[in-house]
Amino acid sequence: MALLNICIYPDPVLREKAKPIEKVDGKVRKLIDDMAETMYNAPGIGLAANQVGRPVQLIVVDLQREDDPHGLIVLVNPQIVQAEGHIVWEEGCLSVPDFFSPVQRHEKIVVRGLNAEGKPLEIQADGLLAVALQHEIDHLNGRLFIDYLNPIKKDIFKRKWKKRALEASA
Ligand code: K1U
Ligand code: ZN
Repeated sequence: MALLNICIYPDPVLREKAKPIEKVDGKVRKLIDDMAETMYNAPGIGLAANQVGRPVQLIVVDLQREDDPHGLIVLVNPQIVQAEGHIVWEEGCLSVPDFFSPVQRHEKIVVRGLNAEGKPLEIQADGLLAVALQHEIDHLNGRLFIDYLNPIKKDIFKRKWKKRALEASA
């Protein structure tokens, strides 16, 4: 397994629409293993393939909580097929370090896709798992949690990011 480089905003790959995966072969399984290792190392509770520079429809999620029965979830070509209710959660993103903001998402969702063996998988999720899955599926559509910020928060974010860029170039 290998640690992958996590792409940081405003890397254009984060705005790409990920392509569907046609076959879950050895190359895809290697990417799954590397993404899982990268997520645990970060540490994070999810990772989408765009974030490691591969715009293909693959996400990994692991809440790493004792009360979560799922463990590592691998979803190839995930699709939200049902959604209901609303929930607000303070989100972060490994591609937007050191910035957090509340985001409104669906409270309960049903997601369908393929697992690491290429077999159909359906996940019924609520609470943080539903939030994390929506956050990762957004990545596959080139969408980031900062896209949901209100104008005041967006302004705060822009100033913070300008300052960060200036410090990095100094
Ligand atoms: O996609 C990503 O950038 C991963 C992101 C997922 C996420 C976090 C919070 C709400 C929605 C989606 C992260 O994992 S950020 C890091 C984080 O939240 C965390 C890290 C370690 C332990 C617990 C949480
Ligand atoms: Zn993210």
